[in-house]
Amino acid sequence: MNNAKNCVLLAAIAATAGSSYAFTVVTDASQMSTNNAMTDFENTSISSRGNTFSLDGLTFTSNRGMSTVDISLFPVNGTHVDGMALFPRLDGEVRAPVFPIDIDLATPVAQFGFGWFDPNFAGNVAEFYDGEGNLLASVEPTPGPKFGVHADYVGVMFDEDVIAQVRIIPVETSDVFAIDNISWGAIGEPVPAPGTIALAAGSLVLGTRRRRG
Ligand SMILES: [Ca+2]
Ligand SMILES: [Ca+2]
Repeated sequence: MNNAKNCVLLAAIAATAGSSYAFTVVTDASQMSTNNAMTDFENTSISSRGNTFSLDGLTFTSNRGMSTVDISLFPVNGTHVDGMALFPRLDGEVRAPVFPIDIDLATPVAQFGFGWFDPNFAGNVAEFYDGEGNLLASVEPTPGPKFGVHADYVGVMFDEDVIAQVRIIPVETSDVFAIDNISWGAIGEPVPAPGTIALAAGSLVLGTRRRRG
C-alpha cells in the first residue's frame, strides 16, 4: 500500500541530493515516538483563527485564513482525525475553496506527522523543509472517497532535528481538507551507546577503589 509513498520518498531524496537526509515515511500515528508532543485541537472551540494562529509551540499560516472546526459528525471521525481539527477557511464552513497551510516549528524536530482529513485527489502533498528553506521530504496522502468518509496519516522520521517547517498543499482548491492529531518531536543530543555507559561506569568504580587503596 505504500508504493506510492515510497516513490515520493525516493524522488524527494533524488531532488534534494545536495542536502538530503535519510528519512522514513510514516503512515500511522502508532509509528511515532510516544515522547512526541501532540496537538489535537481538543482544547479549542469552533472559531475563526485569522491568517496566523499559534498553538502548543506550532505557528500555522494560511493566506485565506483558518478556523478550528468540529468534524466529529463525519463518518471517518476516530480514524487519524477526531473531533476538533484545523480547517483552511476563515469562515469555518467545510467547503471549497481551500488553500495551503504552513506550519512553523519553534525549534527543529526529527519527527512530524498528522492526520489528513478527506484527501480525495492524487497530488495532494505535505512538504517538509529545513531552517534554510531546503525541501527535505515530500509525502502524498493516499486519496480516498469523498464526503468525509476517508482520512490518512502523513508523516516523516529523520535521525536528526532538521524539520523546521511543514507545508500542507492541496492539489486542487476544491479538495476540502482539515488536519488533526499533529505529532512532533526532537531527538536532541545523541544518547551514548550502552557499551560506552558500561565503560564509563567501570572506570568510575576503578577510580573509587584506587582512592580507597
Ligand atoms: Ca482533534
Ligand atoms: Ca476532500
